[in-house]
Amino acid sequence: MLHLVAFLLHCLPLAMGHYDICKSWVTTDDGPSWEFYACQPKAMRMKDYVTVRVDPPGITCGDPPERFCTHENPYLCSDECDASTPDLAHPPKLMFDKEDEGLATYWQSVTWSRYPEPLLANITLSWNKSIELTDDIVVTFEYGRPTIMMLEKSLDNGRTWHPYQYYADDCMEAFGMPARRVRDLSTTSANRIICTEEYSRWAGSKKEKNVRLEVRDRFAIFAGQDFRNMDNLYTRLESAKGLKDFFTVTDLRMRLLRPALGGTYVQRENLYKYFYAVSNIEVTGRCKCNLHANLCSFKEGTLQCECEHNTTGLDCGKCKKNFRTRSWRAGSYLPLPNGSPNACAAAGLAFGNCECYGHSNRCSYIDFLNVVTCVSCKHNTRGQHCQHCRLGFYRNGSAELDDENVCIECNCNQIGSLHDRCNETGYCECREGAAGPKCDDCLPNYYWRQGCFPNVCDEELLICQNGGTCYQNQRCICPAGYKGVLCEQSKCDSDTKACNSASSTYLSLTTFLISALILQLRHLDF
Ligand SMILES: *[C@@H]1O[C@H](CO)[C@@H](O)[C@H](O)[C@H]1NC(C)=O
Ligand SMILES: *[C@@H]1O[C@H](CO)[C@@H](O)[C@H](O)[C@H]1NC(C)=O
Ligand SMILES: *[C@@H]1O[C@H](CO)[C@@H](O)[C@H](O)[C@H]1NC(C)=O
Ligand SMILES: *[C@@H]1O[C@H](CO)[C@@H](O)[C@H](O)[C@H]1NC(C)=O
Ligand SMILES: *[C@@H]1O[C@H](CO)[C@@H](O)[C@H](O)[C@H]1NC(C)=O
Ligand SMILES: [Ca+2]
Repeated sequence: MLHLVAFLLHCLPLAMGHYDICKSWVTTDDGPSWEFYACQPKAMRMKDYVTVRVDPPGITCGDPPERFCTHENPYLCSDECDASTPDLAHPPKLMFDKEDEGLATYWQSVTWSRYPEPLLANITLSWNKSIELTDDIVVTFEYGRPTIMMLEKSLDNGRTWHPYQYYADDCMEAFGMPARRVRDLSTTSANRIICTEEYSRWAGSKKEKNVRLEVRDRFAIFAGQDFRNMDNLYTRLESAKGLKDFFTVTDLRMRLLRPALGGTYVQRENLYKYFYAVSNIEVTGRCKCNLHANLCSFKEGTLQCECEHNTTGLDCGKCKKNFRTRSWRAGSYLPLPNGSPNACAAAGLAFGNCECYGHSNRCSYIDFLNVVTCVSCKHNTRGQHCQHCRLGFYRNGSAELDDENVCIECNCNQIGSLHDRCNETGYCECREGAAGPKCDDCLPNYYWRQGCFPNVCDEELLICQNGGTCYQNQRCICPAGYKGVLCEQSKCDSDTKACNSASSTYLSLTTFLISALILQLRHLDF
């Protein structure tokens, strides 16, 4: 083993410097040991690993069979597309196959028979893995390139989409954007989204079949036309905000918006010559492994980085278990030529024996206690090893101790609860009458009004008397003449002294008048 490694070392030109080795066995004054470097996988033909989807349904020609013409020979419409006949079918997979020399195989759309309704098609490519483009995307169109199209990309497996490049024979008319060329971009605008007119003009359908997203030209802004200054490119990719992400995708989408016209106008009498036909989509790139892997393999239908430096995850985006003394970091292209591995470290390697579960980058030695403790624990953790949750947070039972989501806020209702703390399942301690995990509810027979209060009245036990109605369990609304919490008292009960003087005067006066009236009436009757 050892001499094999030594042999490899001997043969690997160290000057290669393009980050293709992750580690090597070196001899130092302290004896032989591993030395680690930033590393990345080789670029590959990404079309071999892609899944494709073409929209809308029914946009692929041949179902039902259809005749079409070419711009060269618009009145001889002898070509046929028929999905049920292999020789005449044009399914999406033909955009990614290996072609025999000279024989183009291609996906083809239906013709523009519904003109003037636009002929729209989306071709969506998905990798289910972040990849970094290393060369131009080249889309080859048979029978002419679209006069309007755009390229979109996603960085999150198709959840959100962003424009990548616009293509039109007239950028202003189609997109309201001035036409630009990548060659005219500068170091500060290298990741600008542009509209280009270079790939949409009619040039005869046999010539100039390609539409490009120019990755090389953008790299050349930093590395020079001959790519001699790769160091400068890597330095810039590292330091310029958003530059690396510009070349990173998980998905691409071509939105075909108007086919080749073969002239200035659409000829309504011959719509069978307008359609899209794509024979190849070349995407060259490497798996994004955050400079922690030099191999990327296709397993179970998905590209996966073979992570080194004790990292793990699809993109080597986190530290392996038991290697989380420091927070995870991507490897770095700098310093040149070998970069920094920024490897994950096991407990015990860094600073005494202080594990911080990835919630802190720093440990500090407290002299008089003779302990090493983590400093400024993040993610709402606390403790010597950032192993506890801060007050007002509780431990997420389904998360590992080194998960960023390990501490969840208690979120106790401020009025309903006694304090901000909660128990291990997130339950807060409630004031009297309050209920629910967060104390934002009331127990039965309590009502909520900035806190829980016992019901004054209800429909069961505390029923308002004498026709009173219960208002939101808070009080009885009594009819005239009754009072008391449950309207149980008549306002002028002769047995009580509750009648106040005003109303008793009034009442006696009324009684007097009525008696007088009755007396008078009797008088009249008899
Ligand atoms: C193509 O995709 C875009 C979103 O990227 C969507 O708005 C549009 O409706 C799609 N067009 C077709 C024809 O499916
Ligand atoms: C995407 O990759 C993940 C992780 O390897 C895998 O679990 C998932 O099934 C893949 N999804 C598809 C649609 O292939
Ligand atoms: C990763 O961990 C192993 C022990 O499992 C160790 O031998 C190796 O040196 C570590 N690699 C790095 C880059 O720290
Ligand atoms: C608990 O942790 C798991 C695993 O990380 C996470 O998916 C989940 O969202 C977390 N729960 C909450 C409530 O944050
Ligand atoms: C938290 O409190 C709730 C309500 O009092 C209780 O049901 C639960 O068992 C408690 N959980 C723990 C871990 O003590
Ligand atoms: Ca093909």
